[in-house]
Amino acid sequence: MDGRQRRDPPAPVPLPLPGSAAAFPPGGGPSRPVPSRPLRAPKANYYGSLLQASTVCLGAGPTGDVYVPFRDLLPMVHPNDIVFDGWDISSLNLAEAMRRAEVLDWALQEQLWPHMEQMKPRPSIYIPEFIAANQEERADNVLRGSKAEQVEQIRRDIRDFRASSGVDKVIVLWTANTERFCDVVPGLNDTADNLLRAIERGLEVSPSTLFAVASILEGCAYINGSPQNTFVPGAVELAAQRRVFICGDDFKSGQTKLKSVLVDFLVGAGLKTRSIVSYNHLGNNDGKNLSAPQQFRSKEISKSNVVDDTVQANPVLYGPQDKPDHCVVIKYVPYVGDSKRALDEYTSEIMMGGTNTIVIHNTCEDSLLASPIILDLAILTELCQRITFCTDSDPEFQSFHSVLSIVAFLCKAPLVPEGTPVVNALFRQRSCIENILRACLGLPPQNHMLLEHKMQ
Ligand code: NAI
Ligand code: DG6
Repeated sequence: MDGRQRRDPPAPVPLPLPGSAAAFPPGGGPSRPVPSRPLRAPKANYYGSLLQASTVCLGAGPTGDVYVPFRDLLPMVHPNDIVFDGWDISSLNLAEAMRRAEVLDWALQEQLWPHMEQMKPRPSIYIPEFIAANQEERADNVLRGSKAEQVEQIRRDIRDFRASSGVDKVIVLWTANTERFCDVVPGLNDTADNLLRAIERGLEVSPSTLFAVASILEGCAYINGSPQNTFVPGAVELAAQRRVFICGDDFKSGQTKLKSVLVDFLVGAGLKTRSIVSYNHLGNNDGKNLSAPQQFRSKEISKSNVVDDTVQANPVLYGPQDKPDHCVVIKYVPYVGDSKRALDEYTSEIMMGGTNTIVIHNTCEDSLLASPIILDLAILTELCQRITFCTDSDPEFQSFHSVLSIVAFLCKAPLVPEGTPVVNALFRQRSCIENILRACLGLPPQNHMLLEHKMQ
């Protein structure tokens, strides 16, 4: 990221009329119907970004509540100023990758093409057994050599990018395919030394963990946007030793975000939720990779734990071993492409033997929900690198713990420092960020009492 002048988003241009030749890529129309969208020129925006598109109430002024954009609370990097680089096991340049992904309307792709065409991913670490076998056909841009040599290459890439781009800071974020979980094995990956030794010896270490090690050794914060256990204990220890932030896991974008609101609402309202059934079908490459059992299992784990803390917090409704039945299903349906459909059923017990069933059908472009979350994660992590704080019990100023849990709002399975509570409820997670940022301004935490409006 650098401190260059903000660039304005590209000016909107009118979309071609449907059916006109320009609406479709050369060589024929899209392989499936693109979702119908309003026929008007959209303006570039950052909808879905907590920092760019939501507001915070500073308090009550003479004319009522005063709201400011989250991004204006403290000096933060603007997303337009981020310089991107990256790796992919697929060699397509970003324009070709954009066409293959079939997420953006063709008219928008045409505008973006010249900007994306020049960007080519660097060769990456590919260990076939960690992702689905169906990904092999796209793996034509891979590093060779031992694991240790490949980590060295990633470190060189980071240094090269830092030098050639002139950015102030580098943050590395994993948004590659979901990997299978790795076993945590004493002597292999349980300590930082053992993990580094395992890499030297070429033992089992996942690509995402190799990237984490390379980033940490380069002093770069590392964010895991996928569900697998990239942060084996040895990686967590290495980050602590080097005082580098790590955070994750798995972007919380749609169904899980809603679940972390709904279950909080249901259980918080005193309704005993007994079953949660979540179906998903999608047809993008993420869905294709998740159609393999081990990769699905990683996602199933991260999608399933999201209600645990809310349930445990209510012993009036739930006994110690008691929790709702929770079933997560993901199916690959190529035709729907990136337009993911999530169908949820929540069944709760209500008073006098009654039952309350809520059914939700959620359709959206999966990638367009995830993209602003990626930006928020990077920007919030960078901001946290500039914050130090102290408490009454420990008056010496210090940085956040290297396991950066403040970003939990953006993650399905928040990584927290060992022994500290995991919070999944969305609005508690939001309050955490908001109140820490308020504290940086010397403002008290938002407590929503509004006592000033409750007096005679
Ligand atoms: P995708 O399959 O479209 O993109 C993943 C990219 O990673 C592909 O281009 C693939 O070639 C590349 N890749 C695979 N292994 C690699 C490696 N070792 N090094 C470098 N590149 C590698 O998937 P998508 O939809 O972009 O999702 C990415 C990750 O984010 C997945 O783990 C997904 O589960 C997770 N995620 C996505 C969300 C969303 O899109 N709404 C939400 C939550 C999580
Ligand atoms: C199937 O759910 C595919 C997944 O990769 C999701 O699209 C992604 O993890 C988003 O999940 P959620 O639960 O936040 O909508």
